[in-house]
Amino acid sequence: MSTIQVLVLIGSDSDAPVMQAAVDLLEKLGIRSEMTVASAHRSPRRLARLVEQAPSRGVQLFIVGAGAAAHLAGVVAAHSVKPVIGVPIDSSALKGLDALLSTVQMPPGVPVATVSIGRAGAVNAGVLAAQILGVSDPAIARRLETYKKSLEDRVERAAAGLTSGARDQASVPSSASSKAF
Ligand code: C2R
Repeated sequence: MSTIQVLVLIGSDSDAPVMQAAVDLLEKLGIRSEMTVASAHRSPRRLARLVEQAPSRGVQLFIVGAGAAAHLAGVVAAHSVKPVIGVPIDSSALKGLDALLSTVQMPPGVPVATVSIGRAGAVNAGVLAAQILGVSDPAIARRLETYKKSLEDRVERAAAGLTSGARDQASVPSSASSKAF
């Protein structure tokens, strides 16, 4: 079995398209991870085995994505002292509100660090995992600085684009501009 830093668990393969965003983010930040399916409801023995084997594979934290009555992240947290980040998936008729409440409302002593519903939550789970690992790994912390800078640069470009767009608009003769609308 290969060595990984983060084990990404999903309740069903139907969650994979959303949770791939977490895997992609981890890869971008140079963090080794693996995503696999295990359900607390449907395959409790497989889940227990994966969580039990995780420390021997080097796993330092879990990212867990599940929808509907999402008990998966809580059960992982019950079986491990490693941090667990939960991503509620919008796969049911309730569009993830059910998964959000089942994931976030853990009893005292067994936290699941719950991020937002769906793809944005999957991205943030990857960033939060990197931030946790970055506390003791300067190389990851440096890559996070670069990542944050890229977010800032994107906003600067968007702002510059809007400003030049407005300038172009203002330079159009008034008769032409009124025709455009
Ligand atoms: P299917 O698409 O396989 O029917 O699954 C999965 O995460 C998925 O979003 C529907 C939804 O059921 C969720 N599921 C859980 C658990 N196992 C599967 N929440 C669990 O153990 O918590």
